[in-house]
Amino acid sequence: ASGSAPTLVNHNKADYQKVYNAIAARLEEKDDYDDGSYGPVLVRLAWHASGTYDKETGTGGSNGATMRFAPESDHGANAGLKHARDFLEPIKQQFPWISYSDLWILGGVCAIQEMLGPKIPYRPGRADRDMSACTPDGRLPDASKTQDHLRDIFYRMGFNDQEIVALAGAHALGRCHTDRSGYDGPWTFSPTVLTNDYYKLLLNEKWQWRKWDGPKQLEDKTTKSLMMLPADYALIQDKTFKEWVVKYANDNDLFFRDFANVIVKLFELGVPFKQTERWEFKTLNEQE
Ligand code: DDH
Repeated sequence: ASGSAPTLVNHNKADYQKVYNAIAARLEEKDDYDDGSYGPVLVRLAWHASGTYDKETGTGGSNGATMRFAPESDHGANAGLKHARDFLEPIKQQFPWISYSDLWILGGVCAIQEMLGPKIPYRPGRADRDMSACTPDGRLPDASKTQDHLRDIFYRMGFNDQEIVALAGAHALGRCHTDRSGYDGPWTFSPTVLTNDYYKLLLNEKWQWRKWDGPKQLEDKTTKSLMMLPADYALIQDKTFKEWVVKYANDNDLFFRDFANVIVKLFELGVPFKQTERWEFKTLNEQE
């Protein structure tokens, strides 16, 4: 064999659980970021890595981790995701055998589970690609737009209306940053715990346009401390979307089931897996 060929080692579930544990431990350790967790921004990295997929051309998706490179790293939608990539870099150094593409998705899986969300089954098989695989700008949703735009963007990935609404529940997590998207504030009162609160608040609060210098966004009338994007508000303006908002607001178990299914689908878009089996990782709590 030629001397420079890398040694091929098959890594098993236990190896990936070790990577999961290292990410989870780092999430606990680095609790001085934002609302006390890197979890939300890790979820957003996994989503923006995956959400570039185009079913017609088979381009984009989480296979490649092309957001490491300009121009994709500089796309407006990806502002701030460097925090998530940098957070995961020491994990990549500790486990050099995992691809960035598999690591970023495992980061999203770990963050969702550690933030008390449902189990997200996972399988490896993503290979890193170079900058020639970067996707064009404009494939991720524009927060200032509404239902027609949402359907254009998510149908392109292969999702239906129910799945669009289930995915949006991720906005229970995290916040908007004026220095990233220009928008400001969290969607819920517990932005580091995954619940169906996004749907409950969207339905039950009174929302009004915020008077400020920034982009058009809504604030809750009661506390003025929560926000909704025009793209979020569209989910209760559209009759079909709203039916699913009501279902998820009334049933957290249904939300968790549908969210887990649709996130697995999102995270696997465009990946040529060899492995059919998916693994469920234990949370840190479950291993105590
Ligand atoms: Fe989102 N999202 N997202 N989002 N998103 C933002 C933050 C977070 C839209 C716009 C924004 C999904 C769908 C949409 C998360 C997960 C997901 C921000 C603020 C904007 C703007 C960024 C910043 O300033 O830091 C729009 C528009 C859509 C849509 O139209 C559907 C989906 C599908 C997900 C997912 O994960 C499945 C998360 C988590 C955050 C919080 C990030 C953070 O740093 O906190």
